[in-house]
Amino acid sequence: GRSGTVAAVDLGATSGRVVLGHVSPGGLRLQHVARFANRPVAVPEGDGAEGLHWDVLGLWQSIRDGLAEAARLDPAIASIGVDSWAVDYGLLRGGRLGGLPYHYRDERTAAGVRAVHAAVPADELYRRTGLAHLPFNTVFQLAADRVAGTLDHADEVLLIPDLVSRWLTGASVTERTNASTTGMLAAGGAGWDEEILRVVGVSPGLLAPLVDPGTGLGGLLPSLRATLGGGREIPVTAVGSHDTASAVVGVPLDSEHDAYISSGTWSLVGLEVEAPIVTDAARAANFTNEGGVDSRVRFLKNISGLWLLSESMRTWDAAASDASRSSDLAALLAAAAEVQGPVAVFDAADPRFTPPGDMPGRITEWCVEHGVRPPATRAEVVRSILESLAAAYAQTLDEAEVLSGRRITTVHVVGGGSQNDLLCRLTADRTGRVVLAGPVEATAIGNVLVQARAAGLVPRSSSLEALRALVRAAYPPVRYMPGQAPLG
Ligand code: LFR
Repeated sequence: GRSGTVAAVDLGATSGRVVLGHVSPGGLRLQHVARFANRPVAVPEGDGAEGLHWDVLGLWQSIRDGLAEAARLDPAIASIGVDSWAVDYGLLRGGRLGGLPYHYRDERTAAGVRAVHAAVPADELYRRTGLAHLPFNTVFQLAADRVAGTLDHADEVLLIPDLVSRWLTGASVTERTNASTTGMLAAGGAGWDEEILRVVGVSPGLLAPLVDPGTGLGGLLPSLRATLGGGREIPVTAVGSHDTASAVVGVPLDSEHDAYISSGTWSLVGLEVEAPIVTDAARAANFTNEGGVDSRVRFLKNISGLWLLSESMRTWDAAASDASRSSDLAALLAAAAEVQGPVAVFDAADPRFTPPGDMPGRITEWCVEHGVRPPATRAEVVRSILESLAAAYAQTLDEAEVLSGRRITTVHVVGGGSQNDLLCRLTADRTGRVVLAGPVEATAIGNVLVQARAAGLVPRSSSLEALRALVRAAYPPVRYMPGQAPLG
């Protein structure tokens, strides 16, 4: 490999970022260029209902600004790659976006679930696609669009990162790792499941060709070159465009006894395996098989994550006057670490916690229903959330051991939650396993490394293990041993 720089666009559910990745034979270094909020917008939609939508235009503007700044900082960028959260999409007609893409937390999908399950039962969907049932999987959203009539006008469906890549290059593709979250791709990722497409009423022609991470998508459109490219036709490269696929590339996994938690809005808890595990037991435990980079399989469970905390803080802030905002996360976490005695451990997977709203109120409601003393102070609420997440991780890792037949001794925590010292300590204690925390920007790192390999900045023959060795060297993890630091 030689030295060079690539740009990663990484869109999370609450914020997006543009990052430069400097890659050389000696190492890997990230340079933060832009960070912007991603605030969903509720819009009235007939019948007095509201739709929850992504502000894709705001995101596009921020991406443009971020890439323009990146090209100013480093005029020799070798490639650009885009990842985002999964399952959501834009409907296009004649190359124009035909409506506001829905947020996966919008509650319109029940009709879609009913329509799909009437034709293909849940257990058969699982056997065919390997995907756990989440009510917002693309297949159910599209079925709901079909019922509502909005799909009739579309001649193209593009997942969010593919939509951004299309706006950058004019080329339409469906990147395979993210396609694996749709519920329409056959388990193993070889191709679409045509029968499921027929049931949903999605003609295969609506879907752009599947491509693997590392595929070149073409250069920036001429209209963008002057502002975004510093005059150059910078190539855009498909990465693991599902953010969790990129995050797993950025996890310094060291053996088959290592599990990971990609800890952000969600906690994605699981293993990298060679082939899908689609047993009845795996389905009953709600484990999913998502497509990874280099045809690996992400065998994992979606557990709620820091969403519970960020929504709680949003609730408290909305109630407060400007002068008494609670949004000092560090102070809240410090207070939570000081809480004495046991707090409620609630079921973080309860569907009541999925839509936006009053999380502290819903936690109280759950506790009352289950005869548990609800947390009384904000510090107790925070502690209760983190204890409940750690308890869910412990259960999930135990299940993963049984389902995969592997012994799990080490848990890597990457993403924003890797910087949450209290959560990492509780995770080590409750799981009884060594926690290795970091890197915080695993997703951007995975995005950068797949581009770097495609561009030949690291040898094109590099395995994921070789890429992870670069991560481990550049970002030595922080170690937490179970039972070491007494709490409370
Ligand atoms: C994480 C993530 C999860 C996916 C959820 C919804 O950001 O991509 O992997 O299940 O968001 O898209």
